[in-house]
Amino acid sequence: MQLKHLNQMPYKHLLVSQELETKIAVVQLNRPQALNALCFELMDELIEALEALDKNTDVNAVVLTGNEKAFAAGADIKEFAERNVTQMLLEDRLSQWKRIEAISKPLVAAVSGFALGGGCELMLHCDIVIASETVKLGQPEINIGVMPGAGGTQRLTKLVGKFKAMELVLTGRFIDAKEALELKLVNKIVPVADCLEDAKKLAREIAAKAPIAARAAKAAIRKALETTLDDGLEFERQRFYLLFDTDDKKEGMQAFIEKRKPQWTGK
Ligand code: DAK
Repeated sequence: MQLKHLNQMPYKHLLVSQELETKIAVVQLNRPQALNALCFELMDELIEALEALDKNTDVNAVVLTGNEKAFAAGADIKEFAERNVTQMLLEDRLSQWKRIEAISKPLVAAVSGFALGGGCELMLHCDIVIASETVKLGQPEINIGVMPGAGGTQRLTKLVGKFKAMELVLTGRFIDAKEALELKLVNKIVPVADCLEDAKKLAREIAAKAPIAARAAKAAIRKALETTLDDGLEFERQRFYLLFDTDDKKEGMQAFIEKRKPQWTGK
């Protein structure tokens, strides 16, 4: 497989690579000495990398991962310890998370070890989660005198319901792989050695589909979590009709009729 390493952009806390044949990219958080704590510099780099990949027409799906010990242990507490409310408001780091939310291509997370606080919230921003047997998820902000601030109270509640969200956020306890799967917080659990490869395999499968349709479907499913059924159906209807104007729709249907594999152009 031809691998292009995109670290000619000098990222300090990320490793970014791209598989040319399969049209996937892998973004690895790479700050192991701090369990991939999401320091401001790492977050800046992450947004830059994800937005660049979102625009890259040779990439159809992105895998986001950490290392075996940690996906990410949350925001960098040492940086947060220095901040007061005025600085937090002026820096408005929350808008960065909106930019992650706005990434239009499918994001597959490969999560091993700790995904805590902002790390868990980052995982919740992804579209599919492959987790390993070692995963430890949690929103432990209550233990350091704060609360989730990057969407945890909202996204977690929508996914696991009020009572579980309350329990997790108010106790800060970590949950293991079995419980994460039961709560439908992850798609599946695999051995730690297979986690990244499994996520890549899934990303390759998605990347081989019609790319505009995949992005439209992602947007519509996300809409379901934040709107009424009627508005969601309207959103779906509009995206569905728009796809009828794409070359990929013509190619996909023609290929079906001609009993051959479609050749997507992403147009
Ligand atoms: N920040 C900074 N450093 C961290 C860190 C963190 N979150 N987590 C771990 N580290 C560092 C440790 O300080 C240690 O560094 P040295 O002391 O060796 O220099 C190194 O990583 C290894 O950690 P430990 O020695 O503690 O390792 P253990 O295996 O013993 O324990 C642990 C692992 C994950 C249980 C423990 O490190 C831990 O409890 N970490 C903190 C987890 C946590 O509380 N996370 C939530 C942070 S608050 C927002 C954006 C984001 C957020 C909120 C708002 N806006 C834009 C508004 C997010 C907030 C949070 O995530």
